[in-house]
Amino acid sequence: MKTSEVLADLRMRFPNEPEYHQAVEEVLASIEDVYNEHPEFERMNLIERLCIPDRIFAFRVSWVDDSGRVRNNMGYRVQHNNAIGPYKGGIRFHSSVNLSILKFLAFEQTFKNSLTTLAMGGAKGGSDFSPRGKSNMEIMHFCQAFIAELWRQIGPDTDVPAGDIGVGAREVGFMYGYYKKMAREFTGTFTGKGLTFGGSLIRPEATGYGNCYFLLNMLATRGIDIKGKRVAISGSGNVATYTAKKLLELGAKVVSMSDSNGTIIARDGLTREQFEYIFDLKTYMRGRLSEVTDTFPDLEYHPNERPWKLVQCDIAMPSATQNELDGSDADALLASGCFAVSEGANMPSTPEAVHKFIEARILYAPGKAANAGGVATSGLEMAQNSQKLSWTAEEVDRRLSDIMKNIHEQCVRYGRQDDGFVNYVRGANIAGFMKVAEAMMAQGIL
Ligand code: NDP
Ligand code: 2IT
Repeated sequence: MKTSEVLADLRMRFPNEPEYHQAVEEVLASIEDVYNEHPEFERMNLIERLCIPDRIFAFRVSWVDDSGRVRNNMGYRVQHNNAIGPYKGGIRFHSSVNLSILKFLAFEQTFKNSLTTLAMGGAKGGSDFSPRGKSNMEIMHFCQAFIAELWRQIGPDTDVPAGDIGVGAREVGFMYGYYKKMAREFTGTFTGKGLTFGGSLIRPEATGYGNCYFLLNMLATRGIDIKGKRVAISGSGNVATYTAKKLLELGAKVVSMSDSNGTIIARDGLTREQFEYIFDLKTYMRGRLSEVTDTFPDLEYHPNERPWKLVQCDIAMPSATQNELDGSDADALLASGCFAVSEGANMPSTPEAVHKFIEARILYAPGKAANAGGVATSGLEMAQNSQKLSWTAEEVDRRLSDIMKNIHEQCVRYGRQDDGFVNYVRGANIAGFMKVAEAMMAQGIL
């Protein structure tokens, strides 16, 4: 297998899918050597079967808004690979959603889920529907119309969706409710459910907390204490807010948060009161960060800016969206003394930025390792649903922390170079790949 040849072929067969090509290129570059040590992989053309999704559902979602107007969106589910377990991955509702983005996310999810040590294959779904500014009723009607199309393709042992950008507990509740009505069974077909109907404690917190646990494991390899460290976070949704919450608990300083309109900078670190205000504003009031300085004039708001060039930080935790941190942002971070980047979002750093981080030999954890705590805890939710019981928050948190430690160990095992530097990108990609590849080989050509 030659990365350049596989990639050229995929680019020709699936043009205009830049995010998908970007994700595939990074994984192939990491695994090329290992893959070529196994001629049996090549004989079975494993690489193409691993890069091209098993199947994709695409459908129109028609619904009626509050003013009586008929609206049409596109809905998708990409079932990428189920070699090691049922398809598993979130649903994204955002105006930018297209097949390239969902294919990259489903591809990444396959390796991420493999790293969690749990039995989950990779999938992703979503719609170009934007929940922003919609009423509760509109959200509910949209979710019902979306599931009216998708419900036959999902199930507790087939494909288990969850949240992602624009999909939180409210949307999962509406989708699960309609799934239950259509399928006429109460099963663990979604994760991220409410606690009264099968949800798991700590699932809302899990991606952000898990990223902090992964970061602690990375810092420990260099004997660095998190206390007092300045951390720049992007985003202010599920992942970003629970990252900030755990960081404050750990004694770190959160110097930024952002949304798609701008960035809040806290030069001395957010106080607990400021954090809680932002958490409530974004989580419950569905407000904008531009409102924060009305209440806290000592904070700075920078419209249309991302955090990376605005403030000195020791650690960066991009937690908003793909390609939100580019080469010039990486230069600015490195120049300001940033020594660790741990990704809460999926593929937030551009290839140029990743290259700069690795060249600079800083601690750099790609999303598929660092943000795997979310889907890992989804796996724990599935396990609880199968047993029809619920574990305590302490139990789930302990398991989450153990899983993140294990993922870190896998990255070190496969990513440590002769000079001792750990290339977490290489480590995560090889570790994730090997398990899926072995399972695919054992199951024949499917
Ligand atoms: P949310 O919808 O809760 O929050 C998303 C945040 O990112 C919001 O602050 C949003 O701003 C901002 N954002 C979204 N799109 C853009 C954009 N195009 N440009 C700038 N800012 C943007 O999503 P999550 O917190 O769940 O997801 C964040 C990231 O983490 C995504 O990459 C997701 O794939 C990844 N992830 C999520 C997991 C989960 O369990 N939820 C698990 C693992 C990874 P605004 O409020 O203005 O829309
Ligand atoms: O990107 C991700 O890992 C998620 N959005 C969570 C997926 C899940 O099934 O919990």
